[in-house]
Amino acid sequence: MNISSETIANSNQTLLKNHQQQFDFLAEQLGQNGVEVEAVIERLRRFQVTVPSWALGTGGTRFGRFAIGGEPRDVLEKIQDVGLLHLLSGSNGAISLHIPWDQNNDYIAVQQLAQQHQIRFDAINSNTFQDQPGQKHSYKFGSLSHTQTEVRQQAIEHHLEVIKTGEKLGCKALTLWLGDGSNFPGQVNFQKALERTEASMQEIYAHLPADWQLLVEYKPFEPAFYSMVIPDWGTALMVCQALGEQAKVLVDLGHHLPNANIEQIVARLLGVNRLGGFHFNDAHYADDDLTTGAIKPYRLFLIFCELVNGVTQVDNFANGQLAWMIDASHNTKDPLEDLLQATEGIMIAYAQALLIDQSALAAAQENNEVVQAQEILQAAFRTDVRPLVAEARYRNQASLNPLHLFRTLGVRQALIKARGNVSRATGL
Ligand SMILES: [Mn+2]
Repeated sequence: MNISSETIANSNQTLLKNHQQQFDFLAEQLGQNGVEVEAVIERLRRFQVTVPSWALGTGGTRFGRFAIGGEPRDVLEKIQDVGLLHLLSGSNGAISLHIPWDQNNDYIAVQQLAQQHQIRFDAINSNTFQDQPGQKHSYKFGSLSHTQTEVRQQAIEHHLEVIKTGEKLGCKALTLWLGDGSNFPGQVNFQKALERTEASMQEIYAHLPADWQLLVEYKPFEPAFYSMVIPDWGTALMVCQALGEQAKVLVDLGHHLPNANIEQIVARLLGVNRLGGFHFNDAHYADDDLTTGAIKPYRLFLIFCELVNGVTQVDNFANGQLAWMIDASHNTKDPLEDLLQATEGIMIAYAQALLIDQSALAAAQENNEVVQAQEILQAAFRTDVRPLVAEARYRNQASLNPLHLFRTLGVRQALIKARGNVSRATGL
């Protein structure tokens, strides 16, 4: 489905008066408090959140899946859907592909379509957590950590293929999430499993192009329920340090045990220049993959506080040097609507963090003014910044209200008409 920029402009026209009133009121208030509103909006305009190819279809649980219809059937349709999101939000100018799910025999056509939609290719993802049809060796007992050389070699070669595919598309990073682990005490030798993994990753790292990053993602449990080879940020950091400077840690918000202080992890990794990027989602229990900002918006805000405070090169994440991606899977929402909600949730948290009076906060911290420090954070968090986010979208020629326009135009119905009720390409 194509939406013209004229359609967006016309829709904005009907919303503009109301928006302008809200924005002017907020901008004046913030200006009086010393916030440089124009600078905040410019940062919001530049911030881009990547959409993973697997989030465009309906997610499922191990109990079932309820397809919504009109889901993309191949990588080309996935790019079209991200193009649509980007047109509406102005903040989704990148897609993250997954190999082999997004394999295609004409990457020139894939790249051309992406260019047409002004979409770039963010980190490319490998897959050794499931067996593919015709695969020689099984990953049932691990891949890069497997006890047998030939299985590890097959997994290494897969990663080299993924890098080659990424090079064809202009990717600059490989994300490696390893499902390897064990389900029962005694099943694996912890030390040997990590040693074998590091040795396998050294071989992959040796083939990494000079301007690429290897993003190492950790997860405490699932699919393995007793031990994971890379369960936490400490192990991921150890692995990265063993590999070299192009290896960085990737933080997936759902990949922590309950109540972990993720914002402190972010600060730690920033402190040693090993933060490679983020997978945004939200969780109530564990890796729930719920919509970002739906459960714990304050935590999301606190994470952005560390990013804004800790990254002197803060604009680097707008320029794609850090990988910012939504990683969610949803069983009950329209996946495209969910991605619009997630993008809005991320932009809101970022905007709130940009409102913080950093010098006042630093002074409160230095003087042990505990009450004042909390006041400063919460004053920013409790500001309704939605008019700022909408203004950034408006100036990016995107929609003042993406979700409203998505529904008004009947996008889902049009997609079902074009692709049918039974369509899927997630690979899971
Ligand atoms: Mn992830």
